[in-house]
Amino acid sequence: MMLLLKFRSFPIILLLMYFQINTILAQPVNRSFVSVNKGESLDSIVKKAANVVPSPRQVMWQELELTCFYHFGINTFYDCEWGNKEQKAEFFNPTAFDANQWAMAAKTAGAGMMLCLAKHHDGFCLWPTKYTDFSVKSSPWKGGKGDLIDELSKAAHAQGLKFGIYLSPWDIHSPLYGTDEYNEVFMNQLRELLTGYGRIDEVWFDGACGEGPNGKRQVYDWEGFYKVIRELQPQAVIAVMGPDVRWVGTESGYGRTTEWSVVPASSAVLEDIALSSQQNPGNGAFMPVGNLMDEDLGSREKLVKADGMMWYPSEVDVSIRPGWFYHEREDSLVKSAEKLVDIYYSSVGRNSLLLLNLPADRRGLIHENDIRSLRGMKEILDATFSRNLLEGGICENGGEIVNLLTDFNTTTYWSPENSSSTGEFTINLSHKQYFDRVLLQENFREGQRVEQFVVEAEINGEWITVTQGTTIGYKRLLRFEPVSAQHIRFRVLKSRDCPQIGSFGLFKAPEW
Ligand code: FUL
Repeated sequence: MMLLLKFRSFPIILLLMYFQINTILAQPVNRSFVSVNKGESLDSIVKKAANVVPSPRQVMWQELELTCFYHFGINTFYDCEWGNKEQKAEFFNPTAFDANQWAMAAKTAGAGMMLCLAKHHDGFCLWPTKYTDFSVKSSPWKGGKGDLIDELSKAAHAQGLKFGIYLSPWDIHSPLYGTDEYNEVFMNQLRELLTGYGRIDEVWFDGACGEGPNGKRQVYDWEGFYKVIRELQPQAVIAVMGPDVRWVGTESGYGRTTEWSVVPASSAVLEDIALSSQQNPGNGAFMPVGNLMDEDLGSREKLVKADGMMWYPSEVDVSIRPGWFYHEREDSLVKSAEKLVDIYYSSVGRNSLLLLNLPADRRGLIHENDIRSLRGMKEILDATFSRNLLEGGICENGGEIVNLLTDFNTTTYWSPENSSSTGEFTINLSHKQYFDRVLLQENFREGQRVEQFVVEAEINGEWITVTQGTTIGYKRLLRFEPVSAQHIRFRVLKSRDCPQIGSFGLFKAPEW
């Protein structure tokens, strides 16, 4: 009888196994994080790191390169940076607010997204939320009938720009701050923003956290906040106090020259992410190991001590003026076009996204001086990167390589033969070219790998170093004294796995 039962259940067991295996196979493997085993060799850890990849939402975000950030709110009318609980909604009255002008500023700069404040630490809401009266609806602006987020999201989408929101968890005004009810209100506000304004591509949670009006500090329900976002706008990245995008660690506009998008993560983080496959990060323990302000976050020395690793790319936030909010006294202190270009090279050009803040003034407009600098920056960058001098060259290693490197597609790439972690190619430009900029990109969708590279030019029969560096990642831009040469050599000297070079460019910056 026993035997019969066993034989009878055999096909059922097989069937169950079949379904189980199929279900496992059908589940997409999440390669955005990986754990490190106890006693694992450095070589194996490094290879694992090289194969951690961005999630689709991180790819979308990274390729934007530049996002415009907009600080505007009650502080604009109080001429301050951080508000206080005495502020009154009656003071909020932009006389000429024009969402399209803000969107045009982003277009002028060449940005791909507008990231707008919905609420800063002062608690003043720029949309008519149901959950507090401290908002535009209590202000004289448009007779209390206005909604900045509505106008801004529409203007962004009409211009083909993505739209994101900054919602400060810290709220100086809310009497509920410091209680569980505040978390509920915050989630309800998130729901309003994530359901009422079309597609949202980034939610930015600030790290600043002080006391509320009752002197209490809040224990945030991060898990709840992330769940709401993943459920309502799954394509949106959650930045800074969130699992998708990391704060670079300064507000200067300058990223690290060695910037790894793969950084150590604690086992708590990994468990958290694994449970939820980055769809619903669980308990909020998403922070990578260590101090985000450290000069080194992702070197081999850091990885060898880690429990695991995750794709956590860097965002460089900086304001076009000294302050985040508008102050008339800073009209003469707007960063010049040249300074913005320098920041661009030091952020986008160092494997980061540039989040450039434009504070709107009391009229509700981006000031003329700021627009002038943005236009100047874009003109310089366009003039520099309009023509890749590599085009028309022939790769001496043979074949299609120049096309693969210049087709604006990082997924078509050059790799060394035999899957080696080092290698080189030489390009004959067919005649001498004069250049002072190099652009490099890895096929970052498959991971970040290059640890050391050098670009050389043949001058008077000798190979000389034009420029060199460590990491590449999504993009690396290098500046150097102009060089005139016909033969160029690129060498990867060290890499975590077989490198995949998606773009290579030689450019000449304009001389003005
Ligand atoms: C900081 C805030 O305290 C500043 O006011 C500003 O919003 C900046 C982007 O983040 O943490």
